[in-house]
Amino acid sequence: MLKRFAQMIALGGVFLAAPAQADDALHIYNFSDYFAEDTISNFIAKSGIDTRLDLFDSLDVLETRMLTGASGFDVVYPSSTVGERLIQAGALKPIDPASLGNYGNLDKDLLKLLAEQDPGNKYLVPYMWLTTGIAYNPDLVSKRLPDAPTNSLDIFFKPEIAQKFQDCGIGMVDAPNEVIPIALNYLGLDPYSTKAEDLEKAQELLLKLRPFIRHMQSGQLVSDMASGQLCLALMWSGDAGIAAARAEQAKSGVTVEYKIPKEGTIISFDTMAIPADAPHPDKALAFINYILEPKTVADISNYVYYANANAAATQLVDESIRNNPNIYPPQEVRGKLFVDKSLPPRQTRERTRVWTTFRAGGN
Ligand code: N2P
Repeated sequence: MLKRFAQMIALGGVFLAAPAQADDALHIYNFSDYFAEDTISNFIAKSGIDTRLDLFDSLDVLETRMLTGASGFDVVYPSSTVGERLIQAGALKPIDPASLGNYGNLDKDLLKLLAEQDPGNKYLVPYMWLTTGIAYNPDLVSKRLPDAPTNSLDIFFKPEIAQKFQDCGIGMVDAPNEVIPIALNYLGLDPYSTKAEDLEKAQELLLKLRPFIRHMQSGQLVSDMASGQLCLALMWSGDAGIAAARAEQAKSGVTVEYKIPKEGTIISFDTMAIPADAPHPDKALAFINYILEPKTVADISNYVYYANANAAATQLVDESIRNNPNIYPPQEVRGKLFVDKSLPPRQTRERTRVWTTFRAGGN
């Protein structure tokens, strides 16, 4: 408990009221736009388990709620690094692979990679993986700057370029654990540098961009890019894909493209986990096992444009997604990607401070 408390302070000590849902339903807590439309309804039809879905858009919110405890949730979706900290804090329940008949479908290489954060793969079941990159509306962008560097982070970090897009709107994910390493890497510094002077340089870079950013509501970026309310965003690969698909369906003439920046970017892994105090752990296992069915998770990838961690599902993923280099980056691009990593509490606190200053607009 003390350990948990110390971590909450590290996160800024935000205490949230627990929903304390004392009912029989299975409660799931996931990002928005991270299931297919019928993922939950199919599960209910198949299992007869009443299931509710709550959404978050920032990992910080999920982490704080998990560390506070008594969230009432049964299945949650932390990134591997948030999962790592939750394991250390005792906030998750171990998951026995033997209780998941579909566990063997998972990609063995990904499990090995994930074992760095979850030794022995005891708590986290891999779900999807993604990059954070440049989503843009080609029409709006080229009208303001023909030959804009859409494959380079210069488009954000060179103020003379970024300011051209202020009027059509720049968005950004609310994800300090991604954006700060991306800024450091852009500067040619170690994305996980613990040097104060490096962090200061990243802060300076971010603050120069801040006046041109319209908002940082991660979940809102999908609809704003899809409707042409924003022309540029530093956002998650799949969310850019969802925005492009929605724009196409709406036949509004808006198009959305996504590029992995040539300077390199972060690759993150999201997972499924069961809180230590989950009220319905058996139902949670049934749900996770359902997600591990190749058809279930392939349908999700086909809807949300994220690469999943299920090797048996690959053949069921649409070819246009499987062969999309922005979703499954080829080897030469992967060499430029760096993996999301946890930092010690003091450095995490320092980065939280930089982010708070940045989000507030530098005042
Ligand atoms: C889905 C959000 C992706 C999660 N809309 C990024 N960690």
